Amino acid sequence: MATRKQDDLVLEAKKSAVKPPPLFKVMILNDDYTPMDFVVVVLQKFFSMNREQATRVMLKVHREGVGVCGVFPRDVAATKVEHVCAYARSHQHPLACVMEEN
Ligand code: TYC
Repeated sequence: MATRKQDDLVLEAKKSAVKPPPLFKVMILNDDYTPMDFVVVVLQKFFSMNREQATRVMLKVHREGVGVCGVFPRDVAATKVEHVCAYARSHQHPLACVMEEN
């Protein structure tokens, strides 16, 4: 905000009334049927990971049950979830992909 005090322009910091938009984690879940190679391809195709990053995330999910693929604004996260689920279904794999507020 700008105010004038005795001809000097004073710039004052003003707290913003608007909150930054929420971010959402996109996660994949482990299952017993989706092939490991397919999960690696999904992570490379939809989350721009290289083969090494994708393999690390896939193995973490395989061992721990869930893993984060990325963090995005709501609409981007929702689109990723839809695309991953549609791609998995089109290959008859049960891979689950979900989003959760960060
Ligand atoms: N557990 C699967 C297997 O042994 C591999 C897998 C990893 C599946 C990650 C899903 O999100 C997943 N073939």
